Amino acid sequence: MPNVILHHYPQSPVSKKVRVVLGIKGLAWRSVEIPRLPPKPDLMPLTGGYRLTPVMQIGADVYCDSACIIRALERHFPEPTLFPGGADGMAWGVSRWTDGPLFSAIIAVVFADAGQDMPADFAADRGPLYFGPDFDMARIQAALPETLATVRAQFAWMEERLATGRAFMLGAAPGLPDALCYYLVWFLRGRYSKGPAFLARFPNLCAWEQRVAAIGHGTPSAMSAAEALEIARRADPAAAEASDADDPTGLTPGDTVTVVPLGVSGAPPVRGRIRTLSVQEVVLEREDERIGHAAVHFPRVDYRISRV
Ligand SMILES: N[C@@H](CCC(=O)N[C@@H](CS)C(=O)NCC(=O)O)C(=O)O
Repeated sequence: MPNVILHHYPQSPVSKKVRVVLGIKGLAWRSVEIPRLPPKPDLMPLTGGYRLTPVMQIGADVYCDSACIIRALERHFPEPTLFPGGADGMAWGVSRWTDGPLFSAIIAVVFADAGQDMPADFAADRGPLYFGPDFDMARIQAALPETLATVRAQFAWMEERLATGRAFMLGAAPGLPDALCYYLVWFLRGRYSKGPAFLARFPNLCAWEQRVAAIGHGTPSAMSAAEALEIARRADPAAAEASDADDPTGLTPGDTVTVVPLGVSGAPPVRGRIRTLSVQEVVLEREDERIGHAAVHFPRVDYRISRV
C-alpha cells in the first residue's frame, strides 16, 4: 500500500478538495503542515521550487497540483472510483470550470470582502499571485456586486443539478465533481463574511454540503516535515520511465527542461530531466542535496514545459 503524505495547511481550499478525495477513498494518510507564505524551506527540496499548495509525496515521487495528485490517487487506489456511473474523462472537464473561472471569482469575493482587513503580508503575496502584477484591491472591490452575480449564477447550476433528487453530483455515490464543487462552497461559507446568507438561497446545495462534509477526510495522522524528507531520501522514485513518440512538443525523456504553472505570476520554474512524458503528465528527475534523487510530477494542462 503506498504511503500517502500530503503537504498542505488547514485553510487551503485546494487542499480541502484533495482531503475530500482522500475521504471518498477512505484512506489513511500522513499530514505535513506547511507554511501559508513562502519561504517553504522544507517543501522546496521535494518540489524543486514549485510553491503552490497542496503537494503530495509517495516515497521519492512528488505530485504537484491537485489535478496530478487526484489522478495519482485514482491510479493507486481505484476503489471506490471517483467516476461512479461511468463519468470518466468528462468529469475532469468540470475542473476547468470549478478551478478556473469559478475559483477566480470566489477568490475575488473573499478579497473584496476582506479588503484592508487582510494581513498585509498575505495580501502582498496572494494579490499578485491570483490577480497578476497589476493587482488593484479598489478595482476588485468595485466589481464585487458583478462578481457575486456571476458566482450566484454558477452556484445555481449546482443547485439545479441537485434539485433532481440526487444525493451527489453524479448520483447515489460521491465522485470527482463533488470534491470539485464542495471546496468552493466550503471556502465561500468560511471566508466570505456573508457566505452563510449567500448560500442559504440554495437549499439543495446546503443539504448536499452536509452530506459531503459527513464523508470526512479519511484517517490523517500528523508527520513532521523532517520525517517526510527522510522518507524521500531513503526511497527511489517509482514513476515508470516512458516516452511518447506522438507528443506534439517533440520533447523526449532525457531532455533538460523547466516546468512552470501558467497564469501564476512570479512562479519559479522547476528544472529537471524528463523521466516520463505522457498525455496527462510530465515527470522530472531531480537531484537535491537533502533528499537525493526525486521524481516530480506535473499535469500537462495549464503547465508550460520549456527546453533549456
Ligand atoms: N492549480 C493548483 C492551484 C493551487 C493553489 O492555487 N493553491 C493555493 C492555496 S489553496 C496556493 O498555492 N496559495 C499559495 C500558497 O499556498 O503558497 C492546484 O490545483 O493545485
